[in-house]
Amino acid sequence: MLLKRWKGWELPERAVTPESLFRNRRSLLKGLAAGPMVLSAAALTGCGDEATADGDPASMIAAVPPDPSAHLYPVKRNPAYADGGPDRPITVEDLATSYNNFYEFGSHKDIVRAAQDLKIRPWTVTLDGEVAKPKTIDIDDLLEQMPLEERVYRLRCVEAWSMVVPWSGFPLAALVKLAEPLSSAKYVRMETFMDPEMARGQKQHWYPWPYIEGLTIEEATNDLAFIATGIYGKPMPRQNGAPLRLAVPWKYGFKSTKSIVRFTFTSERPVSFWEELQASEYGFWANVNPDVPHPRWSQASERPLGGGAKVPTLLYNGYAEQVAGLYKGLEGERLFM
Ligand SMILES: Nc1nc2c(c(=O)[nH]1)N[C@H]1C(S)=C(S)[C@@H](COP(=O)(O)O)O[C@H]1N2
Ligand SMILES: [Mo]
Repeated sequence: MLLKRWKGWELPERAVTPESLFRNRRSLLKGLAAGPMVLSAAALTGCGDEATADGDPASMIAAVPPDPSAHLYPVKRNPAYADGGPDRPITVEDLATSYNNFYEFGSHKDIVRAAQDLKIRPWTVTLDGEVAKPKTIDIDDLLEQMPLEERVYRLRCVEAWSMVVPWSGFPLAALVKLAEPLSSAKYVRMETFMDPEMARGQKQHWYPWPYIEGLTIEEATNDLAFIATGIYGKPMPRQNGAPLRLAVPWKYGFKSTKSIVRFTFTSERPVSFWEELQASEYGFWANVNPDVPHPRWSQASERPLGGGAKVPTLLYNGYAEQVAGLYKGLEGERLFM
């Protein structure tokens, strides 16, 4: 058994009382109105608890229909993003594809089996809002058009675990170009599918489904912003966000939204899923910074998946050179939370 049972973080039940959570939270109040419920602090530990992922992903997905995009992979690795950096080896594939965060399929890390219910075809991607002309594109047509490449990126979850994975996909900038946003559009809002029958986590009505994330257009067109359609030289597994998910490695993992169906270009800053739920802990910018602790734990170091020693967390997760310039003039914003 490769997978290891992690020790919990300092997230005791007493850290967040249900009472304090209920106070200002619209979505929670909606939930309350619909009937009594018990909400544990674990349901609000940001992006998940520290439950272990049990089982071998291959055996859990054996019966699932093959991915029709399989013939496209592997793709050529971009030498500019060839590795995870010094002392940051690529994470073992079985770990990266079995220790997952995907609340649509459960608020713990062991969602591989449940996520096999995700129906990945037909799948369309809508580009709308402040664009020259709204479009809806079939995922396979999109994959044909986009310049696929492989990039090795670090991913730092806000809960202080991390991984290094080879994503396949294309720059988000290529999709923005295809969308032809108007100059009035300042943000891109990304939306995950909504289907509570398929993804039973979406029946948990105290969460503000569907999962939403957003970036500024400058962030979205920075070369690092990537749409991942595969991982480890294969199509994206359902549990990792098939058929397409975001990879923005300088931000905490919750920004890297999965299984996207819509990109909306807008002049208004989108309110993301976690921000809606708990803005004091999960802001819009969410850039990685070891010197800005989460209100309930330190962000100074991280635990690479696979065990071993903790490693120091880096400003912008080590990508400052590419992205720090995006935040000039925004020093008054909560850039790191
Ligand atoms: N739609 C959706 N996207 C999501 C999440 C989620 O619950 N739903 N979890 C996020 C969090 S908190 C993290 S850390 C990463 C985890 O990606 P992985 O399972 O591929 O490691 O996905 C992000 N994208
Ligand atoms: Mo996360």
